[in-house]
Amino acid sequence: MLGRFITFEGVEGGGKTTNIKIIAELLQDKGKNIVLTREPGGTEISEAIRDILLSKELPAMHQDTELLLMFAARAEHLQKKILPALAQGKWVLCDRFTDASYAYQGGGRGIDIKRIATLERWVQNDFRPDHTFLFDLDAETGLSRAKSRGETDRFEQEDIEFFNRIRAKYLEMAAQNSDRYHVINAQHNLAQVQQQVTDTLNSILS
Ligand code: Z5A
Repeated sequence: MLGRFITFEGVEGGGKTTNIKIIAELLQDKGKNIVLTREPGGTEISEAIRDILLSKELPAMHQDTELLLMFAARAEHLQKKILPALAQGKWVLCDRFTDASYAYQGGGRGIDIKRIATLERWVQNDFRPDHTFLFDLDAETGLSRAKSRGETDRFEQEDIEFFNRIRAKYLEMAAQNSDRYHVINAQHNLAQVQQQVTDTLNSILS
């Protein structure tokens, strides 16, 4: 039996990392075998690429380099971890995936979407998530939540307009892919967000 591939997206501070753990527990209670992973990252090589991508110590990188490194990390992650786990019937929960490249490098940085689609086809062929949870909230609230945790990374130093464009791109993708997208209103308090997440998961499983 094939597993399922579920991705978690949104601007920073939306609660992906918090809620992915709740979903993992709910699925485990229902007897599913879970793999929790993230992008960029998820394997030793992809995590090393992540360190380069998020570093504030390195000089600013060209936006094409950033996009290509995201897909290099993804190629390794997909071939070495995601596809083998799905083939074993596991449910793979991934904190960000290719939609983040469309939102951040496409919407945020302004790279031509056709170039991102070319890389997506090259690295993934027709492989896409079965379900995507989008934690949607305004960028000001998300950034202030993310910053309240302390240390920021290279992306979190961008201006608010960068994050507004990212949010708009995510909402556009959600409208275009309503069969797999589940939009969670992450503006609410944590208990209310968790309720939406639980209800959505139950509807997926029923
Ligand atoms: N990136 C890219 O550009 N292109 C790509 O293709 C990919 C990624 C794959 C990865 O960083 C960066 O890489 C990311 C995009 C880029 N940009 N940045 N930065 P990351 O993985 O380190 O960071 P992140 O993905 O943005 O996650 P995050 O900042 O950790 O946010 P989150 O996971 O959505 O939120 P959280 O950690 O669950 O919650 C943040 C805080 O808010 C925390 O203290 C919570 O307790 C609190 N919280 C959560 N929900 C609530 C509610 N509902 N109310 C109040 N407080 C809450």
